[in-house]
Amino acid sequence: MDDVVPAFDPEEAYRRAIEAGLIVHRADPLNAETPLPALVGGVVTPSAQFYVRNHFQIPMLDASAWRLDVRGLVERPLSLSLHDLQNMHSETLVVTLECAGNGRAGFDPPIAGEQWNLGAVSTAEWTGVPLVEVLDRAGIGAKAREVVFRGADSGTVAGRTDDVRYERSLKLDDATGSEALLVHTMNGEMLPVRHGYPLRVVVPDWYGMTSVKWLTEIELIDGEFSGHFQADTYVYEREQDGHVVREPVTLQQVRSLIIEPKADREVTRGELTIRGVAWSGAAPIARVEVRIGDDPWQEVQLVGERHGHSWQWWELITRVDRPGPTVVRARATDLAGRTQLEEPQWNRLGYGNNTIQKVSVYAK
Ligand SMILES: Nc1nc2c(c(=O)[nH]1)N[C@H]1C(S)=C(S)[C@@H](COP(=O)(O)O)O[C@H]1N2
Ligand SMILES: [Mo]
Repeated sequence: MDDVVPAFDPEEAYRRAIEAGLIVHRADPLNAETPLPALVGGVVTPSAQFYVRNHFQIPMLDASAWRLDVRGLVERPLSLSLHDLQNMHSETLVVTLECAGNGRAGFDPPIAGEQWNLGAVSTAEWTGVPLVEVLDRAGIGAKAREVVFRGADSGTVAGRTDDVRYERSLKLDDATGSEALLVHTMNGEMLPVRHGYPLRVVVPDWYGMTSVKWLTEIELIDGEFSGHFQADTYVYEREQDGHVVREPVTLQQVRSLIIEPKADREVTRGELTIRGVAWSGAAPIARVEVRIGDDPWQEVQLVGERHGHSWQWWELITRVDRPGPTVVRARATDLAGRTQLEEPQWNRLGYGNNTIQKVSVYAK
């Protein structure tokens, strides 16, 4: 796959994002977040409003020539067509994808990189072939330790001289223990080009960088993968006792978002309904609490069943009686006992900011 892949017209991609009401942070390569009000109404985000995170130009792959190669430390290398994959057993999962940089704009001191507010997160119904079934078909070699996923997109990055592909790995146990899917269908329709057509990985519970789009190759290796997006980025880097501590970014941290009322709006005094979503990669949501101004935290009602890999709606009907400005906060806790803090945990590259969201409203 060393041929040059044609790119999707960046102006067209930008125009469509604007038309769909996305908040565009960068036009080329396209990086755009979901406007939070677009989430109202269902668990699943319509594909047109699903956030988009691209490191390079969007490759336009010709599905009839496209192949997924499975190679490296396998017993039987495979070269699968889209047709082959569509004829394999498929599963459907509702999964929330969140960019590890979601909330980066909230760090102080500020951090370079896409200035995501809170909308670099969306949920879709993904259909595809379980990764384990493709690995089984290829036969995992005895020496295999990691599974590398390679996208068709590439470009130049700071600190490396060669052209770099978008590629990420999972430890073999994480790959086989996850419910990862090789996805060809999003929300019941063909995977859109900007979300990885014709095939992408979706790894439930992990931050989005693991869900490689425009997948062309799966390679099993015996060592530790050291590609740019594995070793240079997607690492929590902090100073501790005078030295630098580095820890890979993995599961989504617990978080809740307030969807209604919208920020900086007037609300009528009296009864007020507060609604939002909450999720965590480590475990299902145990509870969400809301605080109005300095009042005590109140536990909200979780709506519907606990979801395995997607966010969950919550709702609180409460009262706001004092006139004037007030701050609404929401805090989620998962069944693993993880919760959200008031202050961001600053790290050099600005990942995993899951601080308690504050929404200002004005009661009149
Ligand atoms: N090939 C490829 N896959 C990729 C990326 C990319 O730039 N190229 N970005 C990753 C990141 S950082 C995120 S958050 C998700 C975003 O998926 P989406 O654009 O479908 O929302 O895709 C991941 N997969
Ligand atoms: Mo991301």
